Amino acid sequence: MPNEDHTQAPADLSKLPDDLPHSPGPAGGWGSMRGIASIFGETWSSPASLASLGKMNKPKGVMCASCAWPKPVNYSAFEFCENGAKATLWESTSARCTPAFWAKDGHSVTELRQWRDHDLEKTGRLTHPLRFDAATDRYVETTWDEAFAGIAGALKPLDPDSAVFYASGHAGLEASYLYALLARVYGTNNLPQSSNMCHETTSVGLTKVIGSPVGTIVWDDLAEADAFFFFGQNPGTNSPRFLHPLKDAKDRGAKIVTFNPVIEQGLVSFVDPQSPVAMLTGKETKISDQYHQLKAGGDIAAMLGMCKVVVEADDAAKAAGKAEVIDHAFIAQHTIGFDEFLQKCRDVTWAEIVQESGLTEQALREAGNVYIAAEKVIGVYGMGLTQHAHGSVNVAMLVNLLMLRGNIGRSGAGCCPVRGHSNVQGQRTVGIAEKIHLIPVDKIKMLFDFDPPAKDGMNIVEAAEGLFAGKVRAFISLGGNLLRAVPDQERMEQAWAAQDLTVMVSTKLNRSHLFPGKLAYILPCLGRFEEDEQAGGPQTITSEDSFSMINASIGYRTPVSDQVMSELAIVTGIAKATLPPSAHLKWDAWTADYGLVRDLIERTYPDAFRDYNKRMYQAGGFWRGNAAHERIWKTESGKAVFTTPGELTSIGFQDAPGRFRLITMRSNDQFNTTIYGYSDRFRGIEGTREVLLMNPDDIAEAGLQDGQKIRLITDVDDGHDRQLGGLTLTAYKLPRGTIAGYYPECNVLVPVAHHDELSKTPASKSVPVRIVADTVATATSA
Ligand SMILES: Nc1nc2c(c(=O)[nH]1)N[C@H]1C(S)=C(S)[C@@H](COP(=O)(O)OP(=O)(O)OC[C@H]3O[C@@H](n4cnc5c(=O)[nH]c(N)nc54)[C@H](O)[C@@H]3O)O[C@H]1N2
Ligand SMILES: Nc1nc2c(c(=O)[nH]1)N[C@H]1C(S)=C(S)[C@@H](COP(=O)(O)OP(=O)(O)OC[C@H]3O[C@@H](n4cnc5c(=O)[nH]c(N)nc54)[C@H](O)[C@@H]3O)O[C@H]1N2
Ligand SMILES: [Mo]
Repeated sequence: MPNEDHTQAPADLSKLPDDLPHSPGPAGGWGSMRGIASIFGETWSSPASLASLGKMNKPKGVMCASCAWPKPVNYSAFEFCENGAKATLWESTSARCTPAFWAKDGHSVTELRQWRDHDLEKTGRLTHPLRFDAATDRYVETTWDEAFAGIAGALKPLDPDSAVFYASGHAGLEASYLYALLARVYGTNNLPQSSNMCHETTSVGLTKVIGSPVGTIVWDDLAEADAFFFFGQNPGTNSPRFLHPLKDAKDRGAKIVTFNPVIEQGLVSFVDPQSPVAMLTGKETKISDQYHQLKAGGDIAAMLGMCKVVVEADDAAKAAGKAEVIDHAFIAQHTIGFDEFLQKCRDVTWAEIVQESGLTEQALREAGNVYIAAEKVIGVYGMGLTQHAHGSVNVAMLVNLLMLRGNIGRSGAGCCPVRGHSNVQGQRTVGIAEKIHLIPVDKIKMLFDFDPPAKDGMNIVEAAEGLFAGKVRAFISLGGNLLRAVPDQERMEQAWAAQDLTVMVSTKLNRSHLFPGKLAYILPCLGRFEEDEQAGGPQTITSEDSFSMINASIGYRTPVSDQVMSELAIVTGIAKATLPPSAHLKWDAWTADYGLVRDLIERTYPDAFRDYNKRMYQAGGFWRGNAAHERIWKTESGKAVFTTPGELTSIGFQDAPGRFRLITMRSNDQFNTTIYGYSDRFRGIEGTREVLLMNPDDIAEAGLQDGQKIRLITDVDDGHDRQLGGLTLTAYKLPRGTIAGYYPECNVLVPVAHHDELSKTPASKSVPVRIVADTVATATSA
């Protein structure tokens, strides 16, 4: 039974991968080369697109359009990874989705709803602005002037707070700054972003405890840390360039300890695909020294267990007259809440810790001892901490652990949330934020002579609720595929199509286009690699990475068609058509010269963006600074905060017989809702994404069989039926009670109300579900 105590000894990495039901090779290596080759073959990218790879992530080059992992100052010849290469080739495909796709080939919106995400995007790059024609159920070619006028016509009569301006973290800082300005002059702070489903837990949770919405480390810290602790972040798939500094760390004797319910190959071993010797000899670097397969949602208990070990060691050292283990001087000078937390560490029993984490006391003692032995520690985390009902407690617990030994705000130590989209963090920095307290209102007022709306706007969860209630009437999306990325997908699709206006600024066709509002546009934009030629000449854009470094990016390829526009030009086109003219809103001049927009950003945020136009070409980017890195805590109390956890699990629901914790996960062959293919090489799952991974003993106990078709049913009693059938049950090395399936397919199962209590980030890493045999699927497939 899933809620029974099935503790997990650390995985024996010497036996991996043979110990896995599915046996992948090491991360990197020839497999990653083959992964790249398969995309190259399939999307018919031109040889020129291969040349693009050599320009990636270098000064005066193009910043990868995939993840937000930083770019090193001392870059190598090929500063890209398997997934950056995939993203690049996917963008620079020679396939085109032109108006003929609708007019000649005759595809209808209704028909396309049956298509898979992979097949929709595989139609190629969007080339022309399109408007939905309800009479024929198709998108038809339109002109930019008509589109801007149509959008303005629909927006003007609306109450501004019934329009939502969503951004996914693709667009550069310049376009993003103007997008936020457009929304505010129009009259709303409804500026939700993809990070609302992602690292919002960091933005809100980390700010609460250390006064910084972002991680505290910089590149050089990676080379100094003695130990890395990984909680729910999967670098092999999601930030593969991270594997290089990790390999260097291992080579110099640093320790890596991982907490993850799933054995992720990138955290087990790595062959550097950029090292000819390693490639020829197949020489692997072992990454994790310890791998702890805790229960989904077991991190609070696991970290508290480690803290308990630290406290015990400190008590023992004191009794023996030895040097202290806890950094009491740091704690006294810099923190509040320590006494209560200390008491919790003493009071909590090992039985509770073991029960809630699913790990043995011995395992946690071993992890704690590595932590104590290390002078400098970096705590790395991702969606495995943020996407939980008590995700912000997870983040606060990691900060507790780090602060016990002063591992924050000094070199080689700190917390390292690994961000998603290439500019997701930067968009927040320059004003895409629904909360008004995050905005320098006076500066904006002074620069543009208007009163920004005072009321907080909606985040994604609130926007979804607004859609269900019929209050949201218009949705503009600067990038992304919100309908596929968001929880409660089926409910969302119905509510979405009832709107007066939907506008998608996109590079490729996706599911969000297939539920058009009464008036609906698809506006095709330039990709990151394309030349952005404006009246003032070729333009540069900038983005901010996970370490708060700002980098310039210059596209150089010929655009996919002469009909696509830059994201910035689309934003100013909508703004000019919709907003009353003002001498302070120089949309045309800003479009002609993005440098002027950077000047505005610098004037709005003078400390962070000093000498912006000059410094943006610096190798590795320029750092916009971080007070917490200097041990300045911009919290309410002016101190960093120890948080005493209430519940020891982050799942936010009760265990019950037959109720499982569903993790929705990413494969190595996708970037969010963009599905490159069906090879999850690192997990040994090939040819399909319609699987459910489950512990063999759980399968037996549930009376099911490996390989049979099953159906998942969300186990929440709120009047909504959420089911997903047709999944092949697959025996896998997972902790008891924790099961896993792929995102976005499993999104139909996530209730929109199931989210982190503080930040409202959907709790996609622990969804309560039941499993039944899928008689429907079995009948049809028989
Ligand atoms: N190739 C590729 N790269 C990407 C993306 C992509 O889809 N594909 N997406 C980008 C985006 S937007 C983001 S936000 C990042 C996401 O990158 P990550 O933060 O790595 O996100 P996930 O892969 O969703 O989950 C991370 C890990 O959390 C583990 N996990 C699940 N539940 C728990 C738990 O309760 N506790 C612990 N400790 N671990 C848990 C999972 O097994 C998984 O290994 O990657 C970015 N980069
Ligand atoms: N169940 C579950 N749900 C999740 C998650 C999870 O782990 N589990 N993860 C969440 C996370 S971390 C995130 S960030 C969200 C992602 O949510 P989104 O950011 O909304 O989705 P993406 O899949 O990144 O968007 C892909 C689309 O972006 C467009 N695009 C690509 N490049 C560009 C560009 O350069 N410019 C523009 N304008 N458009 C472009 C293409 O049309 C493509 O179809 O999903 C969240 N949802
Ligand atoms: Mo994300």
